[in-house]
Parts: sequence; C-alpha cells; structure tokens
Amino acid sequence: MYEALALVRRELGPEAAVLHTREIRRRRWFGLAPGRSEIEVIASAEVNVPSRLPARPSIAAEALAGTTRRVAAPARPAPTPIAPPQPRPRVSTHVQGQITNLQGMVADLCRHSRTGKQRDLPDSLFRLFTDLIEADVNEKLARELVEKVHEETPDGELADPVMVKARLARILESEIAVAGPIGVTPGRHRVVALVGPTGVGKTTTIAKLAANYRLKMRQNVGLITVDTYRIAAVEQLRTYADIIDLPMQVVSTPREMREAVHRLSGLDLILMDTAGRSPRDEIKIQELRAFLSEAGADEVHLVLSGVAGERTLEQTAKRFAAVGTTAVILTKLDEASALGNLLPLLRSRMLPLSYLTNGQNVPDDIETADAARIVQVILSGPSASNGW
Ligand SMILES: Nc1nc2c(ncn2[C@@H]2O[C@H](COP(=O)(O)OP(=O)(O)OP(=O)(O)O)[C@@H](O)[C@H]2O)c(=O)[nH]1
Ligand SMILES: [Mg+2]
Repeated sequence: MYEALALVRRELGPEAAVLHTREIRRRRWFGLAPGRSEIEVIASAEVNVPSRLPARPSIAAEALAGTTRRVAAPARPAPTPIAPPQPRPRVSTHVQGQITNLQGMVADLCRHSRTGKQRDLPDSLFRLFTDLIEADVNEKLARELVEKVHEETPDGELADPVMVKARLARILESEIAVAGPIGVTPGRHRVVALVGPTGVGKTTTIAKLAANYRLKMRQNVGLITVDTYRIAAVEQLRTYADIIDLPMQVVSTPREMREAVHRLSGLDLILMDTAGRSPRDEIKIQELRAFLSEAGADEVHLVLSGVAGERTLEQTAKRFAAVGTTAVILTKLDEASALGNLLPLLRSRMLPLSYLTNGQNVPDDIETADAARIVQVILSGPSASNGW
C-alpha cells in the first residue's frame, strides 16, 4: 500500500485524491491456487478533494495533473507508517456530486472485476467450463476437469476450443472402464443376472439382450425370473419368452434356483431377472445375494437409470456391491436432457460399463457400452448423439 500510494504521488502529484484502495488476492486458476497479492488504488488529480497522501510540497502538482488512473503494485508491508490524514476542508456541492459519481463508477468496476474473475482463463477453457456446467457436470468436477485440461494442453492448442474439447474427451475416455458385451462360449452355459432398484428397466433390458442373443446371434438362451413379488412381473417376462420362443423358469426360493439353473444348463446363456430392490433395504439385498449365490451367477449387472442424480447413482452402486455386482448397465439415456450426472460414477471405476439403453423398443434400443460414445453423448448432449 505504501508503494502504491508513493506511485500515485509520483504520477499524479501530492494533490491527487485517492478514491479507492483495495487489496486483491490474485488467485491462480479459478481461485484454486494461491497467487500473489496486489494493491489497487484509484486516484484522480482532477477531483478537488483533500489528498489523503502526506503533503510533499517539493513536487509541483500542476505539472503532473492528469486523468484518473489505476496504479497497481505488489503488496509489501509498509516500511514506515503513513502520516495521519489532514483535517478535510469543506467541499462544494459540485465537487461532492463528482465524487459521488466517481464512487459509483469505482463500485461498478469492483463488482465487474469480482464477477469477471474466471475470465482470467483462456476463452476456450472458460467455454469448456460453461459447457460442462450446461451438461449437468457438478461445478467442483467441472473445475477439476478444466484444470486438468489446462495442465495437459500445450500452450499452442489452448486457443482452439475444438482441440481443448477433444483433449477433455480423451482424458475422460481413459478414465471410464467398459466391460464389453456378455461373452458366450457355446456349450458352456453362462449365468448373467440383472439387479437394481425398482422400475429402472431390468426386465425390458433382459428382453432386449435375450432377443439379440437369440435372434441375431443365434445363441441358445433361457430365462429365469426370481421376481415373484408381483404377478405382473412374471407375466411381463413370460410374454417376452413366448414371443422370442425361449424356455423360462420361475423361482421363488433360493433352493429352487439351483434346480432351475440345472434345468437350463444345456443352453449357452441364462439371463436372470430379479425383483427391483430399494438400495436401502438391507434385508432384501441380502435375500437377493442368497438367490445369486445359489445360481452361481457368472456376471451380475447392476441396472441404473441414467436420469437418476449423481449421488443416488453412486450410493446405489455401493449398496448393491454387497450382491457381487460385476458391471453396470445405464438405462433411459433417451429421457435425459443432460448426462453429466453419470461422470462421478463412471470415473469412480466402481463398476465397468456393459450396456447402454436408449428407449423402450425391444430389441433395438440397446448398445454395447463404448467409452468414446458415452463421453461424446455426455459432452455434446443426448440430442446431438446419433439417434438418441
Ligand atoms: N425411455 C426408456 N424407457 C425404458 C428404458 N428401459 C426401460 N424403460 C421403461 O421403463 C419402464 C420400467 O421398465 P421395466 O423393465 O419393467 O423395469 P424393471 O426394472 O424391470 O422394474 P421392476 O421389475 O418393477 O423393478 C417400462 O415402461 C419400460 O418400457 C429405456 O432405455 N428408455
Ligand atoms: Mg422387472
């Protein structure tokens, strides 16, 4: 502050009026890293108010009078105290009006510089940040990702928004684990169960998988349902089994499960539908675990709705881990307006992603998960994606 005021005096003369001073902590990079601090002083030689600077009669005020200027200097502790201000003489109404006006401008400037803090970023990164927020990525994660892109992008590329976005896409792709499709070895039955909360699309996804493996890939597929809580649930799966012409077993106790799997053991793929469970219902989750262990499931895919909130997605994945989940299927991606909510779960690598579903049509609205594809959909929005 001492140095800044000395600069004011040198540049504008001892009569200069100091209108505003403040210390700015310039933080590097979105305010995440500490930076150096600066002093901002706004002073004018034209406003006729008594100077707050200590008097220095040797400097000629007339010679140095100029327009209002901002002077910035690195902050350092003042080596000597500044002399106390002189008592203020009365100012005319005209000058008082000018001061009020200037104070308003200064206040505006301060507001502007505060809100414009993120503008310190290269424009392309600022745009990337706002794109991520629009894509429903939470603010903390958006900052983290933009910072990562900043660190990993050579200076020459930083001005190009397309390159910057492509770099973010590559970073995200490398962070997302995918499981690939269910691997079927002819003659060796593979048991695959779908579990998850209620109404997320387990039965519909089983029907899509069954139709694709049976009708398109010509595999021998069988179905088991342990959803005996609702009569309609059994009938729903039976309808699909009849249409696709598949054998189906209904199981109501863990003991029956072993027999049901045994009966279908000559097939290539046994798909198992389960009742939707609340992730908070410990008892039902344990019950499900008993069914799955009796079945000797090779794969347990957790089905989650893509329109769920990020916290719900992560917590549900944690709760269902107790039943031995091996992959995650994301459904209803067609219903979401933005899919940034999926990123925390996907980046956690808690479970690799196996399938994505994007509509109610059986068997078409399903695809094998692909990291590049899901990243593209997250970054560009579902509507920009082909067919979603
Ligand atoms: N838009 C859209 N709807 C879907 C998708 N997958 C399933 N649905 C719909 O979601 C609703 C519930 O689907 P189900 O397959 O019965 O869900 P579930 O998980 O088996 O439900 P419970 O057995 O009751 O736990 C149905 O209306 C489906 O048509 C999808 O990818 N997109
Ligand atoms: Mg169901």
